[in-house]
Amino acid sequence: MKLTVIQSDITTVKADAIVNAANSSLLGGGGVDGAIHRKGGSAILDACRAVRAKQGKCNPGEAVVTTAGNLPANYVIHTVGPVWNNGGKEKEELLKNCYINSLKLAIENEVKRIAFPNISTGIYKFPKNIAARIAVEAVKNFNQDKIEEIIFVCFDQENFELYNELLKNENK
Ligand code: AR6
Repeated sequence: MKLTVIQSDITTVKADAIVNAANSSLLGGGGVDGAIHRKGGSAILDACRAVRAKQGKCNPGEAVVTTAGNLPANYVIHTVGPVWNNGGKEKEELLKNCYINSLKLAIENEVKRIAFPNISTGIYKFPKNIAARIAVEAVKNFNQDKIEEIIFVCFDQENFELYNELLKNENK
């Protein structure tokens, strides 16, 4: 499994699935969530509403899958990160679960290339260095042979540098 880091807007990434840093309502918001719904079009919100009707809210650490609408991906996997709010082990566990549960859904949907944003590091205020370490550890420890590439899509320079440092010995 290849681990890649790019600095980009995730709505432009061609992958089988892109992950959204959503909130428990699944009905949209700001940050990357806002960008995905804006560019993906109403099909994504319609699908999120259908998920809501079926299962109710999505709790932190959990993930659901929908169409990617007009985006250059097949699916959007919506996961809900924890709000940092002074942190703690429980918050770190929830963030790890976001990555694990997204990867499980990816496998169920035969996804080979999946792109993650830096979940919880924007509006939810997780320290970027802690979040990056958790993200990289979670995907590396996820034992599977179906997914071929995981792309960490960093929006800001600080995250891009953190991920490059953590992954500098990968794929060599
Ligand atoms: N592509 C890739 N990454 C992005 C993009 C983009 N287009 N836009 C922002 N980021 P955030 P959270 C980065 O705030 O912290 C929403 O309102 C951003 O720089 O999007 O998990 C939801 O509805 C940061 O590194 O998500 C929730 O209410 C990362 O994406 C809440 O925000 C995550 O920032 C979730 O907060």
